[in-house]
Amino acid sequence: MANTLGIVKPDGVRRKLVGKIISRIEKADLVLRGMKVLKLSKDQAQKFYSVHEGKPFYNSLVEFMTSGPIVVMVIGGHDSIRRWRDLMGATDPAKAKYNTIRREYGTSVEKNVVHGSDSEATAKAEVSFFFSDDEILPKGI
Ligand code: DAT
Ligand code: MG
Repeated sequence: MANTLGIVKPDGVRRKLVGKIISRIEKADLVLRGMKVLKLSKDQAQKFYSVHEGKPFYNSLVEFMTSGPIVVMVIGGHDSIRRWRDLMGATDPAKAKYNTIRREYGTSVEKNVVHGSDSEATAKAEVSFFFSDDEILPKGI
């Protein structure tokens, strides 16, 4: 029952998709346990995506992720890591299943609207990248 990290990326905020994305989270019975609006610095974006350092898309990804405000969310609820990834859909919107967020709203592999942690270990690290413990609603409230 671990929490996961969700992000509405700059393209999603720019295109006013935040409400629609939160609505999908609520309809799926996932639970918002923390939320912030912020703009990543280059240093933060490089650190957040350090697992992709050296890949051909890395510099462009960092530039994109710093191009405007993002919304970061702590998402909880039953099986939240897997179920948030399922709601998002595959990385490439063109390959994502119908009715997923990326399929509906993504415009390219890079501009795919949302982020979600991919394992318990990354969820833990990514949530604490943005949130201290006292900024996360405990379970059962
Ligand atoms: P995901 O976001 O589905 O976990 P990932 O961790 O493999 O995907 O990559 C992180 C982000 O990097 C992804 O959301 C968009 C970008 N990206 C990945 N592969 C890419 C590619 N081939 N070309 C351009 N951007 C890419
Ligand atoms: Mg990933």
